[in-house]
Amino acid sequence: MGNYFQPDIETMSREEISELQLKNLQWQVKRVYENVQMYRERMDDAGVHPDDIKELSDLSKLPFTTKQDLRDYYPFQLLAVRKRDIVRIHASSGTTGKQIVAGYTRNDLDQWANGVARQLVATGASNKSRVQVSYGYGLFTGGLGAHQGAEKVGAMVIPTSSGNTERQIRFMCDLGTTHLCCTPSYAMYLGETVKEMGVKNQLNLQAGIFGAEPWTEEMRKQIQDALGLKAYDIYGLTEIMGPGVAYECECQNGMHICEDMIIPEIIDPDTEEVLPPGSFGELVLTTVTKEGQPMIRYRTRDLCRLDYSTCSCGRTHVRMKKPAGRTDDMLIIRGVNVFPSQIEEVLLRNSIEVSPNYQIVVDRVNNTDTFDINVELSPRFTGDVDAEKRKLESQLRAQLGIGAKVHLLRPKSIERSEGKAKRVIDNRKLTD
Ligand code: DLL
Repeated sequence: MGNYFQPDIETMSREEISELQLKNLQWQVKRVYENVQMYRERMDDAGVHPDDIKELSDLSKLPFTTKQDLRDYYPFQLLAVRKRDIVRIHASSGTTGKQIVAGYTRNDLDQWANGVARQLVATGASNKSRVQVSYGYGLFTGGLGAHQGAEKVGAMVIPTSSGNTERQIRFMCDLGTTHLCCTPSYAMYLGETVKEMGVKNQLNLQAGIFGAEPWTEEMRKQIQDALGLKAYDIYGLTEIMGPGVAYECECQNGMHICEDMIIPEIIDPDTEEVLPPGSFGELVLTTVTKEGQPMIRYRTRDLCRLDYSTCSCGRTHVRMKKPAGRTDDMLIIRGVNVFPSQIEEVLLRNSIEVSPNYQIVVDRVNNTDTFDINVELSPRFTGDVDAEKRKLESQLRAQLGIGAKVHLLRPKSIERSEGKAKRVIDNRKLTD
């Protein structure tokens, strides 16, 4: 049994969770029907009325919401409250560059902080901790989201935001930071810089709270090693809340979704059918307590599976497995489906020879897709570059089912990321 921030909520029985979710869902559906034109029209079209929500499974009668809806009804048309009740706006640009915004009421901010605080306490944080927030502050939800959660726990918050890497590390040493919040790619960069500065023995880090982008178990090991901490995964998205939608406990066997606030479903992304518990598919989330901009059956595009088995930490909220990619970050190269995470897996398997800093470049020449992977050699590499390149190309072909050209670059030649790493450059989009 670990530490809980809200034990009465985090350890509720499944019956209690379902009862609470149904009550909140009925409340939410009624208010979006009354206050948001889009939901009312969609529900009318689908022939479903708030009174039809009699049990939890009735959720599947409701229409889905997508990112496109947030663009179409930008900026305020999906609010279920008056604009004057909104006290904060966050935004995300997504891959296509078009803005979407999320409005929060005071209560929404408080609940969001609870979600992040649950995560922090699950990693051992308390009012004695020193939490350095190196997620970017601003419209991105990472910085302020982690900040509020850490304040809720009563920790000493160090709001460095991202960037200015050497200064970050000096603060970490001088102030005795115990908990570090940032993206996993920035954590890798910080680890590299700590090594260059030769200050690993001055760090006092216990735990890292890393999320906002996909990362692998191999990356977890490398970060833990470089920074001397235990690395935890945290999942979230602007549309739903920000960080703290789901979080790892000490068992690190999936991320507990805050089920008192959010109802998850897994659907087949093609047929849109709800899949039975344990199936792999697209995660769909409904916010049942959020006041400002509620999301009903929001299609996250993230692919994962839900685990309803008991977790030995004592928390009862369902766990989502690490997202294995997004339906929209899947590349189709010469007709074959390729996820960047598959490439990363191969590179990390060879972490003695190459570093996990890579970039995928896809283009189209004479109507044929070209597929190149730029990857940095590890500073320790002393072998034969050509042989290494051939080995990686053959492992990638076995993993992906198609060939890619590998280019081995000198250490430090790929730009480091202070936020979310940009791994894919798809030049085909420019000409399509
Ligand atoms: O990334 C919120 C966040 C901030 C989460 C800080 C965790 C920590 P967006 O910028 O809207 O929000 O991006 C959301 O990022 O749909 C996933 O595809 C991806 N993502 C977020 N967390 C994880 C994770 C924030 N732990 C999108 N693993 C989501 C894999 C993640 N992907």
